Amino acid sequence: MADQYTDVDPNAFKDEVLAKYPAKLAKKRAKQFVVNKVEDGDQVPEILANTRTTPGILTMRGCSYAGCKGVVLGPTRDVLQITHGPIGCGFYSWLTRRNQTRPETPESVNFMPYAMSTDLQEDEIIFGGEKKLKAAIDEAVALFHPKAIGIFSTCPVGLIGDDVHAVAREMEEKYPDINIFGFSCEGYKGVSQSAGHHVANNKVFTDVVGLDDTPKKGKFRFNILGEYNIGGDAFEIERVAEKCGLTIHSTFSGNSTYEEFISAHTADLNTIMCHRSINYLAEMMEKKFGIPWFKINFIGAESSAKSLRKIAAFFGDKGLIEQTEKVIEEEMAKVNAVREEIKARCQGKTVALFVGGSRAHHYQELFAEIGMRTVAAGYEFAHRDDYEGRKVIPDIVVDADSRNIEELKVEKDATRYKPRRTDEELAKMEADGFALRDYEGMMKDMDEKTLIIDDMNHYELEKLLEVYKPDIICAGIKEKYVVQKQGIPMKQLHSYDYMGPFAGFEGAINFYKEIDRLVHSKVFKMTKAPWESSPELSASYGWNG
Ligand code: CFM
Repeated sequence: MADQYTDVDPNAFKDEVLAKYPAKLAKKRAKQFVVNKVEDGDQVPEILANTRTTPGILTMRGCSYAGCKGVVLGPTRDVLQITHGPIGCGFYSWLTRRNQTRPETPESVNFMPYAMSTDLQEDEIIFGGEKKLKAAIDEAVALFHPKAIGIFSTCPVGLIGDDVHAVAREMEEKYPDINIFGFSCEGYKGVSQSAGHHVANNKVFTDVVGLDDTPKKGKFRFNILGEYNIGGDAFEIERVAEKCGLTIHSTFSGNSTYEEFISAHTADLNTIMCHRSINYLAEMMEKKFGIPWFKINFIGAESSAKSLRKIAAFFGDKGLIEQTEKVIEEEMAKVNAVREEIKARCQGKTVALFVGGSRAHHYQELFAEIGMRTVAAGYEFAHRDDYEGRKVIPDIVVDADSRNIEELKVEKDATRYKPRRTDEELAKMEADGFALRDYEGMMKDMDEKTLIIDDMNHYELEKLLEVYKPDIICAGIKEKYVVQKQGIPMKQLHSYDYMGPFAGFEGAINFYKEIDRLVHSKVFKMTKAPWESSPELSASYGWNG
């Protein structure tokens, strides 16, 4: 059935795309290419996710090292981070994501402007790189006197068998005042950067969180997990939280410091922005320290308001709740003034989003606020729970790749386990509709007959552009120019191109304006791809056609 935004029959489109593949691949992709249907409020079709990309396919994915060093730890300014590996790994994970930070004073420690690496050469690949790593740590200590050093493993480190953990232990004995820890996040671990998130969560949990029991000042203290300050998002969230009277104890890891990490277990609540990258840490902190967690989302003005209300309701303080309402009213007035005008122009336009493991969901809300509809969305590396909701976790099949990443056994801390709410209180909150420890996933929020595509590749993206002709595509740098050459505007949702923030209320205003500008720009339609004037450059995808 055609709907008001597109005449494309999603099932026919799916068949057309899969028809190009060899039979075995088509069978697999058919499970990762789903036409949405929501039944009984939250029952959605099953999707195949977090499995290996078929060799030869141009995937949008990144590697485990990227997920660990680039994503989870990268935005922390005062943990000195050494990439143990060839120089390219360190260089390409250095600031391309546009994670920002704001040291307290100009003199405060900030390692972000540096890309530190052991710069492995052929010699070390043959004879081992541990000596060079130790020398790098000596040099780093002499130059920077950091409180903490993280060592990040790249593919060759695993292949040649360097033991970064043994080096970390040895160097910690040499420098007892410095916390030195290594990550086994070799790029090939797991099937995507998602594996690196898990490796990072585990190490941060065992070697960092809980080292200092001093709480920050502030009455309503909570942590934000999975917010990485891309384009200044964290600054906007901090502004709004402060206005409400909330204290963000630590953010993992946008605009963060090591001191905030080590005392994060003293906060009373963990909120999760990006479920995919950091849900492990929230679960482990709840088990060990008794800190409850729930999902929030500061992408979208409405979602921001909802998240603030939920946090205020958790603390349950009358003054806080009133102040939060006041802030929301003030901020929404500014947002609505811009939104109405832009919505009138953008209403009915379509978008397709293909981003990592959470933004393809979060940004649909921002688009909806200006009347734009998501016709297709997908993740590069999310798991079934990010699509279908956490209720499917018990049914997720563990395979050789996912077994590769250690699941830590976590016990209650003997002295510091302190439930912030009693079991009865938590049960009552849940009975009152207050979702704890939950994430309902992306598909439930998407319309009937929209497309959900896991680990999309460039061939499928090109087909989608051709058939759906969305008004704008949101993805990453690997997709950007392919899309623009087809005359379609493209917004990078990883790095935000050159902009931001897009979170919170001011972020929403920035985003509306940017999308309005992009979807109404004529320039993209004026570009001619090289093959349009030189047909000999054109090519088609191989296999059976
Ligand atoms: Fe989480 Fe992220 Fe994302 Fe992610 Fe990423 Fe990112 Fe992303 Mo790029 S942590 S899953 S590994 S929200 S770097 S800030 S934009 S793919 S959708």
